[in-house]
Amino acid sequence: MKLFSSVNDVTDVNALVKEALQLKQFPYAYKDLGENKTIALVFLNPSLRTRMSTQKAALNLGMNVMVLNIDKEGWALELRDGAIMNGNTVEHIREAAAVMGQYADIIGVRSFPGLKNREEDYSEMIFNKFVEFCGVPIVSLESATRHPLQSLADLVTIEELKTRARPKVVLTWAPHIKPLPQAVPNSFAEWMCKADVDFTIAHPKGYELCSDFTQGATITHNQEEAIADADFIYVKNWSAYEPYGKVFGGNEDWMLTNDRLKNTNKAKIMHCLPVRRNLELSDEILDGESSVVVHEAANRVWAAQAVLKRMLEGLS
Ligand code: SN0
Repeated sequence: MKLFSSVNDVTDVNALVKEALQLKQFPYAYKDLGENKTIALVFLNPSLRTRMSTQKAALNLGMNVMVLNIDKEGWALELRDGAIMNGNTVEHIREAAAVMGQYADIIGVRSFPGLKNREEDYSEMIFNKFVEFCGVPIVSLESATRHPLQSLADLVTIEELKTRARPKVVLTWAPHIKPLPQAVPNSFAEWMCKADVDFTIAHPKGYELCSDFTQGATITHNQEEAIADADFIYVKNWSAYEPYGKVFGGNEDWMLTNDRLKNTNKAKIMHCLPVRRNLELSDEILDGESSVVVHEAANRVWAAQAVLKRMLEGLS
């Protein structure tokens, strides 16, 4: 595997999930695979789980790890081709990515969307420039439109905790105070649409996701109906796709409470984290029996390790 940026980069999703669960059982089975190989994790935005779980995954495979918080510690990057760099940017992504490719065998990149220009974000301008110029295999640590390591860990979690062969999985919008990317819900939706689950998306009017990611999903504006008989409820806020990056206010009543879970199939509550308590999700849910958010975060290691293992196996 040379690129992990979406579910479309994986030919056998089920096998990858199984591989992750194998690694969970035997974390050090491939501890020599990454000997003398280096991964560089490059962050243009904040991170807790992605940084630590990918680092841990690489260490379990015997790799060396370098982390660069390029937004804070690097030179200000120029992204536009042909720019006259007489302003604040110091280094062009062409040189920066090419140089990183000289130091690392695999590169991970986190690049959030600006949420201003939809075409630019949805063309994955920044992530694709890293792919173009670094010359080594590259893994997305959340790009403008997707968060595939998160979605793989989510599917691993569902596979592990499901109590029936084809579980009902619901992605529900939750309230927030600021516009957030569509990357996590887009990605979760495209992975669920390829998995053996019954998948529903619930959100208030106006928060329709780009339909490229939701083919095969049932979509509704009624949260109560959506979560009836659900086995898993994935909670996440996102801003509108149209008008792009906007939030409309209101909809505070979309925050789940224990009372609302009564009609579910003892639903397990998922969230990618970080979660704002009592805005996106109530204390009673996060501190109660139904929450699996920490378990889900723990599975980030095995998802990342399965992907890095495949990348290492593809290196000459
Ligand atoms: C990011 C997002 O894509 O929604 C990362 C999730 C893994 N989340 C945030 O930016 C949360 C920011 C906040 O202020 O709550």
